[in-house]
Amino acid sequence: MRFVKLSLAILLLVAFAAIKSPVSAQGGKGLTIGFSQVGSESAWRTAFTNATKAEAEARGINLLFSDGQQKQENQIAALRSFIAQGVDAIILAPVVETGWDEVLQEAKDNEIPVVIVDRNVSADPSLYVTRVSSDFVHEGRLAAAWLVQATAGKCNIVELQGTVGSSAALDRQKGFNEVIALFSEMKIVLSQSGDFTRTGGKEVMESFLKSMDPKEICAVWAHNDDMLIGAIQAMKEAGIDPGQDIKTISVDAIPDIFKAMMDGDANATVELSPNMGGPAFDAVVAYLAGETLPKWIPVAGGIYFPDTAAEEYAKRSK
Ligand code: GZL
Repeated sequence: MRFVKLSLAILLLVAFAAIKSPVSAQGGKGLTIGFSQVGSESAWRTAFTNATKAEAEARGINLLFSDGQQKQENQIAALRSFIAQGVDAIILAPVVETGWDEVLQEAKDNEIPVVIVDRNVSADPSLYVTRVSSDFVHEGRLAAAWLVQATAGKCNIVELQGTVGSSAALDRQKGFNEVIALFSEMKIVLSQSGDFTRTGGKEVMESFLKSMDPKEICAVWAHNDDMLIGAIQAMKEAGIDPGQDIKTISVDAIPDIFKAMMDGDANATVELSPNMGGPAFDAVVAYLAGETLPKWIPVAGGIYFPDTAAEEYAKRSK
């Protein structure tokens, strides 16, 4: 009889273990999530990747990571691989806005929820659960508002655009242009894409400095800090004092921009938080628990100047 009771107890234990949900209600422990990242084009992008990986590790999430190397075809292939592996969810940081409908439909057909992070997609919102991101239009408006007051509303601006077709570039440009349109002597005199990279920013700024008298340029507006850091190099090589002869405004608030401010080479940066992994994982867990989510989960950021650069550099370089 004792043997029967022991077998029954073991049977019950095995049965309980089998039916117990593999996902903890909190942070997603036990989930397998595919993360398709744009690439590693900027310091902010790398910080975003590292923060997301660390967050997954802390939560016990099995994160399948794919670096798209800034090519949409690589990201689409990664999503198809995640679908074939039967992941619990997909996090997509899209390089450009268009061209996602087909693969997002495939994920939906396979009942795999997709959370968009950072840049936007033009696909039907029914094809993804939600989007976690900052407000790029606001970032552009904030950058322009600072430049207007820093130049008393009179400035010839050269613009280093981000990746062509990306919502970050399109919307930052939209917000910036909305504000300067209110000031007749705030003009964008040259504009070209540096693809969000330091090399791109340097090369485009070099061409700007050759195509017009640098003394006619009042400021450089860069859609991210990495392009501005490249532009600072180009200005120095041309004998120009960046941050003094030509004012600078950019976005991301990466450690190196605070170093540039400490060196007197940069004037202002609009912050973009790299910590979007946590809110994205929370959205996945909530969705899998049956919750209805808003289509946009905002991530906020401030604007920073040289007066706090040393402490921000110390804080963000850890
Ligand atoms: C914006 C993000 C941009 C960063 C760049 O949210 O997509 O992409 O500003 C990065 O640094 O390349």
